[in-house]
Parts: sequence; structure tokens; C-alpha cells
Amino acid sequence: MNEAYISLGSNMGDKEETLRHAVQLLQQHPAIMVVKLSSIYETDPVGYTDQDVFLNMVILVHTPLAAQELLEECQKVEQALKRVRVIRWGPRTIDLDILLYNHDNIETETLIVPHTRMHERAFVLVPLVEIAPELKHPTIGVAFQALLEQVGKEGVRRWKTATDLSGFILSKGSKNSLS
Ligand code: A4P
Ligand code: MG
Repeated sequence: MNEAYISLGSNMGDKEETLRHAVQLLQQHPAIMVVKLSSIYETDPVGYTDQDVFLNMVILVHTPLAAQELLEECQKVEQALKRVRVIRWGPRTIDLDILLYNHDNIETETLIVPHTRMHERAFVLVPLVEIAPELKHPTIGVAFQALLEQVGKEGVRRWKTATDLSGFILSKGSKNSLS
């Protein structure tokens, strides 16, 4: 079984609902088990800043899928949730990035793991450290906690604690999802 950390972000429409749907769709996949959820954080946009605030979270999944297969499943979830009409060039309904896959270092045309920018982004590090306080960056060799101290938590506010995320995890085989 492999362990992967996935970052989820949304800044359009009903953001919490979108995150919930994304987690449920992953959990419904027979080969993906969602085992940990961070809290949801409201985060100021990084990069292109003239857009709405994001909701971000990080989850831990266990899966027998190879990293590339997991990426394809994440992209299917993105597609499923992007069906709502979006403004061209505008913000995103949902973005799923694979942050870590075991301690592997992967560099293919379609997949780079550890995610290239994860160690400099508070919106990734805050939720990651919440669910994996002891974890080290596999290639930099520094604890994520220490990386977060360098980056700082500015622009990241806890929005809903993990224990209040009822309805995010459905048992395997449950049919309710994109209702
Ligand atoms: N790809 C390569 N490595 C990976 C990986 N580890 N996980 C490739 C997922 N995908 C990976 O992604 C483009 C391509 O990256 C994919 O085809 C895949 O093969 P995309 O999601 O289609 O495009 P994108 O979202 O524009 O790019 P990306 O890299 O996800 O954007 P960023 O850099 O993550 O920026 N501010 C806040 N506060 N919160 C946010 O969540 N997100 C972004 C997106 C910017 N600012 C933000 C947030
Ligand atoms: Mg992405």
C-alpha cells in the first residue's frame, strides 16, 4: 500500500461543497482510501492575487495505485467538478495536486513529486503539518514544520476544524455523492 498526500484548493462557487465532493469522489474509488483530513483553511490567493480567497485542505490517502494512476484519478475528479460553467481564464472550481507519494522522487512529463512549490506555500504547509507534524520533505531533508516556520502562516486562517467536517468521509460503497 502507498501513502500519498494530496492538496485540494477551491476559490469559486460553493467552495466547501466542492472540497467535500472531491474528497467523496476519491473515497468512492475502490482503490483509494481517504485516511486523514486536515481542517479547511481560508487562504489569500498566491501568485495571481486579483481573485477571490481560496479554501484549502490536505488529505492523506492509502492506495495500491501507482503515482501516475493516482494523478489520473485526481484529474478525473477535477473534470467531474469542473462541469459547472466557469469564466474563461477565471479562477478554479477545484485543483488537486499530489504533494507526496511515499518518499518517492518522481519527475516525468506529467508528474513531479514532491510537488515543486509545496515547501514555499503556507496554504499547503499549514494543513500538511496539521495532519503530519513529524514528516520531513523527502528531497530537501528538512521537517515540514521547520519549513513552515521559515515561510510563516500569514494569509492562512483556520476556517473549519477537521472534527467539524461531518459528511466528508462516506463509507466505501456509499452511493450518495454528486447529489
Ligand atoms: N503536474 C505535475 N506534477 C503534479 C503533481 N504533483 N500533482 C502536472 C498534480 N499535477 C501535477 O496542473 C497542470 C499540470 O501539472 C497537470 O497537467 C499535471 O500533469 P493543473 O492543475 O491543470 O494547472 P494549474 O492548477 O494551473 O497548475 P498548478 O501547478 O496546480 O498550479 P499551482 O501552482 O498549484 O497554483 N493560492 C491559494 N491561496 N491557494 C491555492 O490553492 N493555487 C494556485 C494554483 C495558485 N494560488 C493559490 C492556490
Ligand atoms: Mg494542479
